[in-house]
Amino acid sequence: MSAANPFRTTFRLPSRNQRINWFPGHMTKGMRQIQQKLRSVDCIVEIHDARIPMAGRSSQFFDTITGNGVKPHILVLNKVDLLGPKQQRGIVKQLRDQQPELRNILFTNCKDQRNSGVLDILPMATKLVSESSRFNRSNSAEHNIMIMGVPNVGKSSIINVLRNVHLKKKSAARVGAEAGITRSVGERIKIQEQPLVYMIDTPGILQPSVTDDEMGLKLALVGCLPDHIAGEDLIADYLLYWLNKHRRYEYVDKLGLQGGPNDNITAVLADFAQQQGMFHRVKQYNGQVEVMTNLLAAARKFISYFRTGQLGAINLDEECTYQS
Ligand SMILES: Nc1nc2c(ncn2[C@@H]2O[C@H](COP(=O)(O)OP(=O)(O)OP(=O)(O)O)[C@@H](O)[C@H]2O)c(=O)[nH]1
Ligand SMILES: [Mg+2]
Repeated sequence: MSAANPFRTTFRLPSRNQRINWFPGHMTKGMRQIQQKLRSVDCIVEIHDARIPMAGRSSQFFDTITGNGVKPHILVLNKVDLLGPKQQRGIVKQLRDQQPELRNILFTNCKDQRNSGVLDILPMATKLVSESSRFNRSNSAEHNIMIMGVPNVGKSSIINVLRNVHLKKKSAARVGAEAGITRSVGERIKIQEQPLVYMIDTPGILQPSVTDDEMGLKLALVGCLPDHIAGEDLIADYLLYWLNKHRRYEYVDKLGLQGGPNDNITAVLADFAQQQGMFHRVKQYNGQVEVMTNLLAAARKFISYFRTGQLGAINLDEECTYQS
């Protein structure tokens, strides 16, 4: 604690042995399938969540899957509707300071394509492919673009948007609000006729072992892993810690807290649950049923406010320097 900011300055997991990791079997399979398809790929579009431009991205891990960066590469930071325009320039600088070779960066919003970079993806990819040495594919007129990234960042959504815009055809890739909707590398999907462009959707893949606790919690907070892996109570506590540490007190009004900012998650959730009338019946050891505030329901709603941008535009990595 400090006099200037009376709240926590570091976040610790409740148990020393706990790790926020998620690497189910379909990710191992997905990695293998990606590597098998790489020979027929002309450009790789890496999609990530704009609210965590650093967390969950490892250029070393990415290169292991994609064969050391020989293919043209675009980094797309999606869900920019939840980040806002002001922070974009700072993020580009932050990314390039960490990874100087990163040249092609776009910010996109699948929910409203008009004012975002979604429509720049194909022209940028086409240009990069035409300028690249295509090795075994130099005689092929068609372009294959592989979409990759961590789970739930909008990979399949971007394919659907581009197919709809360029071909006026309906969605071809399954989309969903939970992590792990796409579970294997599918057949290529046609996106454009002239030049002929296909996209290959892939399952979201995380690093097999995330050793940085805060990185794991940020991935959990934006929904890159199922909530039960970290647990909603822990995710909500991390969110509260982050907001207080960065003096982002919009949550106080949003949750209707009477006593102002507070760093105690149980007190915050209890107050919020009271305001919202979230109660449940709990059977006690003596058989009596007691009506109590429903802290889990309150935690879920608090997290959902963050995920839908109702706590303001937030870059969770604003002061981060992960080793890539
Ligand atoms: N707010 C917002 N939500 C988005 C955007 N793009 C996609 N989504 C939502 O994010 C969720 C995940 O989208 P998907 O396209 O299934 O993500 P994915 O990366 O293919 O996910 P996996 O297949 O599970 O790895 C869905 O609920 C989408 O509606 C965006 O630009 N803004
Ligand atoms: Mg998908």
